[in-house]
Amino acid sequence: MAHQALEDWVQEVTQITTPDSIHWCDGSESEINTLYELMVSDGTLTKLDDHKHPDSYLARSDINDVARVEGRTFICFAQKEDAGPTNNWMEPTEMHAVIDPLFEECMQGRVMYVIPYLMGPAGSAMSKVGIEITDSPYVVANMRIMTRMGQIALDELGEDGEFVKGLHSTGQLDPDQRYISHFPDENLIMSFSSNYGGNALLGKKCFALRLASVLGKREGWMAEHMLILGITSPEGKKSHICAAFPSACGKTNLAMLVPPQEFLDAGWKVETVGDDIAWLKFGPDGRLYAINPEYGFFGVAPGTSMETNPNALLSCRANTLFTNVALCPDNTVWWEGLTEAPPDSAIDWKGNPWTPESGDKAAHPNSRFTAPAGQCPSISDDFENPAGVPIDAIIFGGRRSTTTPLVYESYNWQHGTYLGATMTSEKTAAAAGKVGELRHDPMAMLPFCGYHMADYWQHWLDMGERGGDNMPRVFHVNWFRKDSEGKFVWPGFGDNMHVLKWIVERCDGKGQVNETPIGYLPDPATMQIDELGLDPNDVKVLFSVDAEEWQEEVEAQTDYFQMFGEKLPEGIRAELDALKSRL
Ligand code: SAT
Ligand code: MN
Repeated sequence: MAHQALEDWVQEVTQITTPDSIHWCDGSESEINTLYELMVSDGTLTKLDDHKHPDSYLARSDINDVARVEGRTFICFAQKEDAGPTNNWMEPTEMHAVIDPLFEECMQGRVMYVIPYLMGPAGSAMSKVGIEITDSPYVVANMRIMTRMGQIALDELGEDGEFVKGLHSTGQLDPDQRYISHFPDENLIMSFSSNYGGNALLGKKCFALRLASVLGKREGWMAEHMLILGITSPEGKKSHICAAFPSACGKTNLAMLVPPQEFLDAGWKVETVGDDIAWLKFGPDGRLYAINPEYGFFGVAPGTSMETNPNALLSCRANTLFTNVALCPDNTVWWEGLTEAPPDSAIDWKGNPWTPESGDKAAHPNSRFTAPAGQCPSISDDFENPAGVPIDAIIFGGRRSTTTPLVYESYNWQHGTYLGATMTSEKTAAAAGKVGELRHDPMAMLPFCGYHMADYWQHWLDMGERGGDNMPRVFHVNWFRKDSEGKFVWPGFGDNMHVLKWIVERCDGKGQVNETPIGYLPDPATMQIDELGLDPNDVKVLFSVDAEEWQEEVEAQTDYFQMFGEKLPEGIRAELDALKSRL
């Protein structure tokens, strides 16, 4: 019955890392309760109030281990060319020479956990199995929420199924020993010295995006940094949308959007299938279907409130692991933006006494909740559907205070691919660099594409060739336009429903458009946005294209493409030329 290759690998890792004992995770209730007890008794976790946050815990990370480390994330192909200009590259034997010794005897005095996990619904042809070996019970607890963990994965694996290997150790959390290494040709991830989400929960960005993007290219499917949502119209027609945004641009908010009352009254419904990652594959009918490979949300806490995202807040009421938020005296949690009035006192994310007067942030700006997706009030019935959901539209978006209108539609798939390839977003205070500075983030995949970005764009074009007229329509949105005084001109949040409605109408062959050099824009007169009370000047800004601004944009795009040289796909070059001539 045993899977020989798995047994062999576990034995090999045991000999290298020399743990005190080995624990195979089954994903059961009793298993996790034992782990939680252990982590509470050794101070890793604080148990939260039983009534307000049943079965929920707070963790504080090391203060130097609070985010992904792009500078120490490597793609290890034999040829540098295969990793491309946007990834850190190291030759595999060289990387092994650096990272393998770090694992020698690193689990001495620790328990080694073997975590079988399934990415995607059970029984889906699109799902894949991973095995993570780790010495961190905190990682086990997170993986149990974020993936389908334990026997369910071993059942899918069978005696000879394929799996992605992920080897993780906390090490000493020394930033100088921190490496997040991907070996696509070995189906292997090795991660050392960080316990933070994207660095340590190896099913997420490491497997489901970086390695999966390589597998998708090889096997003819796509792994994308996209939310998935369903929209049902008053007539009962259900559409599905995937959307890619860089971080801090409201992906989780859009995935869990609550429509304004007049839309609810009219019979509109929005459902959540996923908030971060989509795997897309052609179905038997030739359309593109998407599954969410994850089982939970790893959401940013600050800014989440009953006003901004009630569904997210309700998702993380119970059975949730909070990391780096503030602890209130009544054993509840708090973060900036949760309530208008801060608590009188709290313990901050570093574990120190905090008051509003201190001037410091109580929660880390990248503090997180790990919560079961099934607890989301808007979760779709199709969340566990092995066939996935057919995708009608793909949305790209960024944070731009100028230039980019509220929404526009591409002419066709190749043009839509171009919109993704030229995605840019202004840096937020949370990221390093000058605030407001533009960063190119193609398809929001800059930190997550596991191979040469230009080959990835070619893969998009190839998928379009294969799908033909069955491909989703492609749109671009920008919720972040500002007026001359620097004020946001679009209300955003629930009112983004106006834009989603236009998009699904377009997918139905309806909806009025104005043709412009950059694509099809909606006619604001047909958008029924009167009740928003927008200033007529702002409406103009949101729904028009400024030729001068776009000349500059096209110059910037031309410069950006330089680094891809000869590898830039013909279809992308053609779209750049076409845009120039239309302008
Ligand atoms: O750390 S994660 O990659 O999981 C979250 C994020 O940074 O987007
Ligand atoms: Mn993400």
